[in-house]
Amino acid sequence: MPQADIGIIGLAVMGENLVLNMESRGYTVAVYNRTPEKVDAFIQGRAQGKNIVGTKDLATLVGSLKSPRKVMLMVKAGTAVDEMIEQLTPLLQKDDIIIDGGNSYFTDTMKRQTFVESKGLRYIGTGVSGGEEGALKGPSIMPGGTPSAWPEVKELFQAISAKVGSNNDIPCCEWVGPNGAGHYVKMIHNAIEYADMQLIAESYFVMRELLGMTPQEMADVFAEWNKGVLDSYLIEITSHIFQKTDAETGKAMIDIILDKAGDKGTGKWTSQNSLNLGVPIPSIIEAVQARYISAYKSERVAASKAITSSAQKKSYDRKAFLQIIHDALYASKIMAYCQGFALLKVASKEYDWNLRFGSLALLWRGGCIIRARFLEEIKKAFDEAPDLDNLMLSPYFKDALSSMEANWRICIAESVLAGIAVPCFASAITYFDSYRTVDGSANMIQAQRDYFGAHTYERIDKSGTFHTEWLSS
Ligand code: 2AM
Repeated sequence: MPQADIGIIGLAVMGENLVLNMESRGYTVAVYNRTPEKVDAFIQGRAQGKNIVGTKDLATLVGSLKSPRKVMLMVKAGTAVDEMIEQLTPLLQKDDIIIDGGNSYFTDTMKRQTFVESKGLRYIGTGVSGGEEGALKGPSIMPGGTPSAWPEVKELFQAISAKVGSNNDIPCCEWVGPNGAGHYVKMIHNAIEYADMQLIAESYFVMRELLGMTPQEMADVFAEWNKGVLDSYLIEITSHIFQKTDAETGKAMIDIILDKAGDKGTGKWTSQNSLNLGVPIPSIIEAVQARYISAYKSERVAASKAITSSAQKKSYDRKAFLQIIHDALYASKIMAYCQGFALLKVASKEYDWNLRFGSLALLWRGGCIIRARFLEEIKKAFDEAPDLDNLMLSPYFKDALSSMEANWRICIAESVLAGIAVPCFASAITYFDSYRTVDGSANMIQAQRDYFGAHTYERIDKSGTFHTEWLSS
């Protein structure tokens, strides 16, 4: 049996595609799957004639690997990962490496690393983004874990990752940090993706409802937008989506799909974590909430009949209003990144990860779902000011926001007046306005808290904590 460079466990689509990607770069890969028929199907199918070794039990898998052994799990997130780790650890030897390439929650990765290291082994929890196609052709890879494990996998991981740059030679894969850092950064990637998707959905919604545009007209707008500052994978696929016709009905596919969104939890995890850390990420949370309210389809239908709204649609100059939507989308998208990076900053400190924020943005330039032109600007912003509190303070984004601001406000105001729900847009501008407000309204909150609960407050004119007897004259 040939000595394989790495073993992959889990032959669902992501696992299979990653194996084929590795093999195509010259690596020999051993594979295992809980259901052995899938190993046979793979070896006799897509893996035929390739340097891929099928195994039916874990001991054979482990026995086929070069030392230090590298075993990568591409199994369902959750207990499946723990079960595989339990079964693998007795079979592995000192310094061997277990890699979890699934979407695990970062605190699970932290616990697993501690357990695996207690057995004398090494652990990597890595984000792999780019969906099925990315896994096959080159994903964005965000590894974290036992630091000494990185040099052992660096060459392979960088070889299979997406590449960017003018010579197409900069890998979208770098070491992120210790323990759960890789999976955390992948979680933030997904959270930004939630906001990015919701903002695009809201842009489409405004075009449809306020401007009465057809799918083909919107396809053209998104194709045009993809040539400018909004250039990104999600804008590109949105343009493609509008062009697709349903074979059965001949209607535009987008008009056939029910407006009920699902989710797999990474947006929720980020929201929960931000609440735990006390970091505001309203647009990301709003993007998650928008999916939740979308799922209330029957209640929404009933409410639309029960509630009469006074909101009225006006008529707009289409060309001018499209620019207004464009600017609102761009400015709001910047807010999603501001929030994602503000959370990364606090998490880095809280979990002692020493994250390099600019480099993280570069990992997302290729392969992954949020890949976009403007990520370079995030890198530059952190290069210029590594301790930047918020991206909106960097010169590039400050200028961008100031040139978009007027249209941003008009888009949201007109949508609200017309009764078009734009939760992510609205939360983005509210974040912008809240963040730049000197004298806010929280003095009232403090007064109320002190009134009913003697929670005390601070004063603007002297230091210390104070309490007022509110009912005494
Ligand atoms: P299966 O083909 O035997 O179901 C995605 O679901 C992948 O995770 C599949 O390869 C699946 O294997 C694997 N998987 C799911 N639960 C598992 C478990 N408890 N142990 C091992 N592999 C599991």
